[in-house]
Amino acid sequence: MNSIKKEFDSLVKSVEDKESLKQLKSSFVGKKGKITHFFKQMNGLPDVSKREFGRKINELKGYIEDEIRKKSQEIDKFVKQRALEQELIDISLPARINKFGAVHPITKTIIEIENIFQSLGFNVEIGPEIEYDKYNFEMLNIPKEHPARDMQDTFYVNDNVLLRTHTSPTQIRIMKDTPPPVMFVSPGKVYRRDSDITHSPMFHQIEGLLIDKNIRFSDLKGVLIQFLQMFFGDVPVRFRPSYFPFTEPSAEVDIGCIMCKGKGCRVCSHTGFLEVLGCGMVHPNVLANVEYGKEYNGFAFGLGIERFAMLKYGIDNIKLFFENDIRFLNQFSYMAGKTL
Ligand code: FA5
Repeated sequence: MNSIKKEFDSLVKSVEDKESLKQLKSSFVGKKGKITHFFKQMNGLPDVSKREFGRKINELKGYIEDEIRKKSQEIDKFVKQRALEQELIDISLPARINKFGAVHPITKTIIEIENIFQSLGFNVEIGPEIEYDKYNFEMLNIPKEHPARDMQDTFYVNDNVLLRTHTSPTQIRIMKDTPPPVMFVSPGKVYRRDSDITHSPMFHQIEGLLIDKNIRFSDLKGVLIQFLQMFFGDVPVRFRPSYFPFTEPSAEVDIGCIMCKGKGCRVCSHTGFLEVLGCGMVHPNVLANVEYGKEYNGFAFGLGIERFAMLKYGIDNIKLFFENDIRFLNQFSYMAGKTL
């Protein structure tokens, strides 16, 4: 029995997993195990020795079973410990930085302008880029032979269809289908044969139109001054008389130069002011073309989005908007600290 105990002690030390432990258990206390074999030998012994022998075997059996239980708990603990070590999370690792896309500066400017006008009660409408000559020119009081057509070099699709040269045809489209009052802004792409550092053959405009009863030039001034100061901050705004065939009277609007704060610089041609949009009271001929009653009048305005974006973000070449240079576009991502 002593040698069996020694054998067990040395074997149990080297066991490292549950399967080997199971085998060890069965080879000592299993049905055909060494201890079970002793019980069988007991039969041939006299009664007195039998009791003593039985007690010793039971002691040894109890000892082995205890040791096996302990070893089993040891193995469990070891397995758990190893799993914990393997699944260890290193919280000192810096977090992975999520990559956010960037909103194109033109889109961003359109959204910002739309938001301002929506906050003033304007709807947003969209017109097509391929347009009838009738809506782009004729119904806006620019007949075929009108010299004002030279102001905008046009891409024609055929005699009657063209790529719109401004967003003003949306005025006609909405008014001919909607009874007054109307109040909307309409952003979109427009096309002209024009190209230099501040002009592009495709660019974006936002049109604005408000028609109701008793609308005055002072309403136009109030809305546009409010809008310009919401967009650019507290800048001086001035109205200059101008000419558009579809408005009368017409004006161009200047803001104090963003670059030199009105002192005079190369960007503002040393005038201290920058022209930002065209506007006026809708011409009676236009209102008559869409069959609005004489009791209705209103104002319209149109602005170049690229111009607004260039001034707001200090961009000096319009081509940057359309080259898709990722280094330029990334500067408008959320991560660059700019929000919509
Ligand atoms: C018009 O297009 C008028 N439809 C605006 C208007 C609407 C006036 C309603 C009155 C009432 P104009 O041709 O000036 O106006 O163009 C408006 C703006 O578009 C300009 O101030 C300028 O900022 C921008 N723009 C004109 N041509 C280009 C171009 N090739 N590239 C980029 N921006 C341009």
